[in-house]
Amino acid sequence: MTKLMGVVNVTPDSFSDGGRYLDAGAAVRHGEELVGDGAAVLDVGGESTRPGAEPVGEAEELRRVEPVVAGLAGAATVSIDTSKARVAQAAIEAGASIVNDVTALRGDPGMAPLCAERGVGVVLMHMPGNPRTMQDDPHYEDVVDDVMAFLTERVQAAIDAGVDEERIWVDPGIGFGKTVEHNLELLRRLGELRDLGRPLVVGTSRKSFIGRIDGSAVDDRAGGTIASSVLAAAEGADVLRVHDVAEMAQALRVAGAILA
Ligand code: PMM
Repeated sequence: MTKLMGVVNVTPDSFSDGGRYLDAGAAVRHGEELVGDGAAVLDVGGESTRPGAEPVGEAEELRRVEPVVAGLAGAATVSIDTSKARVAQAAIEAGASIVNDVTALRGDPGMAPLCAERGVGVVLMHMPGNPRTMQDDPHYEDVVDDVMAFLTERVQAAIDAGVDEERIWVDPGIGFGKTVEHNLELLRRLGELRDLGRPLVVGTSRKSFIGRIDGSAVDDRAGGTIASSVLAAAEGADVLRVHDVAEMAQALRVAGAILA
């Protein structure tokens, strides 16, 4: 069954819910609501990865996420969306059991050993370069083959560092260093990534490729999120990272009933 990973952004500048959940108590309440709506995992993040975003200092990122992870760890499986080992370590100590690293363990040399030692789950995502530069003229020979080769290499690197293969999830990184056509092709051919043999995470929620298709603003992309996520699930996505968990859960229930 496809699982839902509910997004709990604790950032003032996230492209999708910027500023709304900066207060830790409000973020915890939002996370609890997402669990009630059907989220199996809550993805807590304190640094925006929107294209062109400025990096956040470690102390500030820690200050944002630690109380939220601690407040939610009793209610759900919590993943920490960070590429900094010190932030991941504090989040693990506060109860996170998955590290969601958009740099696929390349951003901080301390990250792979930390994940290996603590025995946590790891999400390895495809992103060329970093969020500041990734949208500068993205180019691929064949986007699916290139993402596949990248993730194959990163899975092996994680295993070599001592991460349990069974705890690795992979993610094509929709919107990270990709044109609209690259995103659409990845979603269309998502099934090919099942050859990696690891659970597939897909995040299309409110992303700009949806707006590029129909001109919708970021707060008005629920329909595009649901369409792309249902098709991703049909192609074999195991985990869908979404903001609107209740609507997504209903869409999956109906799609599942039809396909049963
Ligand atoms: N997208 C964002 C942030 N983190 N992590 C994974 N694994 N996959 C994604 O697609 C992903 C991510 C950006 O979206 P947000 O700013 O709305 O959280």
